[in-house]
Amino acid sequence: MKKEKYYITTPIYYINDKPHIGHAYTTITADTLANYNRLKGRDVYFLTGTDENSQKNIKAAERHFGKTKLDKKEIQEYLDVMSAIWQRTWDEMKITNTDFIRTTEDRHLAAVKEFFTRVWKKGDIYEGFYEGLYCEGCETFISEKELVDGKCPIHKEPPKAIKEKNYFFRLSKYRAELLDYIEKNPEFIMPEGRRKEVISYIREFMEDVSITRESIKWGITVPEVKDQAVYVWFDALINYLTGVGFGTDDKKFKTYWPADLHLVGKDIIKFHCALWPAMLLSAGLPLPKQVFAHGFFTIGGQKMSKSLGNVVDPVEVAKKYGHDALRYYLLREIPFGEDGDFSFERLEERYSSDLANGLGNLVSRVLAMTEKYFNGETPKKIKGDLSEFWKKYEENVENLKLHNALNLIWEQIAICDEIVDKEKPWELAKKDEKKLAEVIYGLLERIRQISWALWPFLPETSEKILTKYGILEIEREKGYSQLKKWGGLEEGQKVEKGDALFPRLEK
Ligand code: ME8
Repeated sequence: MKKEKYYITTPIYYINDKPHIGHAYTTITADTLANYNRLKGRDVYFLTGTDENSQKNIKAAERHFGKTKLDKKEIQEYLDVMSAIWQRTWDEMKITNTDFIRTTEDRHLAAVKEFFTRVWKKGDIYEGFYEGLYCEGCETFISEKELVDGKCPIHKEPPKAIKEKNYFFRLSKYRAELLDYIEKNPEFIMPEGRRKEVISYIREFMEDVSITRESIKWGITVPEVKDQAVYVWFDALINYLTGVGFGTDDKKFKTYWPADLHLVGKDIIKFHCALWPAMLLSAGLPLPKQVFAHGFFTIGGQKMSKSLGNVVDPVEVAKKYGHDALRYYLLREIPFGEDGDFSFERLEERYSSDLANGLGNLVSRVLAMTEKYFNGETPKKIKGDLSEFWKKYEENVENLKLHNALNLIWEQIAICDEIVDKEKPWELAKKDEKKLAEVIYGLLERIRQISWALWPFLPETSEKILTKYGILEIEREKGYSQLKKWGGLEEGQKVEKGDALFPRLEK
């Protein structure tokens, strides 16, 4: 039987600097969802990459070389070095992306050309004159109304005044169609608050946009408008098509498009929920099934910024606390979709209470008791059922309530702790061996199932537990519906306590 596909993307990031914890947040979440869909047996395509045709990158390159007017070779050299840093970061963080797209690759040029031609032929591009403001930080045209004290409210810099001949995309032509689509497909934009924001933008503010730039020397050029570079957002959004073979590999494109989920931060929702679907409608392509915009977080209550010196490097955090501890903290602490705050203090609290004393301690106690009372061999099976747990778990993950899914897993951990406290296996060992065997089997089997539910979120930890059970490889071969069936753990299976999952933090 052909596997069901699942195509998930992160934004492609600007490479004027190395990744920080905000970028890692989106990428880790996408990784978790990719894993969840793999667990369910789907054919997952997980795309991330770098947005390279941006003025921000060029400015950073100029700073790097200490001069302006770089030649193309110097710019490309800088982009190659920076993009490699992003790829390496995700590798170091054990992110399991299927593909990494760079917008300076030939395959992307091919996709943009093909896409532009379609929209051009549709009659949705016209020549005009742009006179207005442009914020290079946002890489977007900005209106007077949006400025605060003459500056971009996000980047706190005055925008550039621009006067140029440009080509425009008839975005406003798609107003009614977009509103209709959003109304008929409420799951298209999530969470709901963001959907309302987008609807009001489309209704009241959305205008045609300039999609080429005359003065820009670095960017994609297309035959229709040879002397101008394609506007960076128009080019960047197309990456989601390029990644699955648009313009280069029809079979792959048919397999994976439309995307199941574009995961983005709330800062770029308008591009993804208005401009992008309108571009796709114009090109006659299906729309992605969902765009989910998560919140932004601050660092210890402050906005993350270089000048404040509080930019957090995800690789350093993962090195100090472990990949899974970082993943756990990010996914559990901030209700997905809302804004939140990152603090080392909270991370250490969560590490100690939930990971070391919670999960880690439970696994080590139960395995130690199995070793002590049963020579490390799994006792006889008893009946049980966690199907209610799995049902709620799936509901929450599929609705991207990732923090709730983790809550449910930790509820199961608490239930196991209660069983230990109530049944007191060390007392049963003295008087009721049959009951002791039942209690230990029940605990071992619950932990086996918890480990699988945890796998998308904390793959390293989950695999460590299943390795202690000696069943990781055998279970991998089983399908998802088998894994969550009670009784998967066989009598006589040898388990081993081994090392602590989460060593205590050094003060
Ligand atoms: O916007 N909290 O790239 P970008 C949470 N190239 N998430 C954060 C964050 C924070 N403090 N800071 C950044 C671009 N992010 C374009 C995208 S897509 C076709 C083109 C995350 O490098 C969040 O996902 O500015 C946000 O949307 C993204 O980084 C912006 O990355």
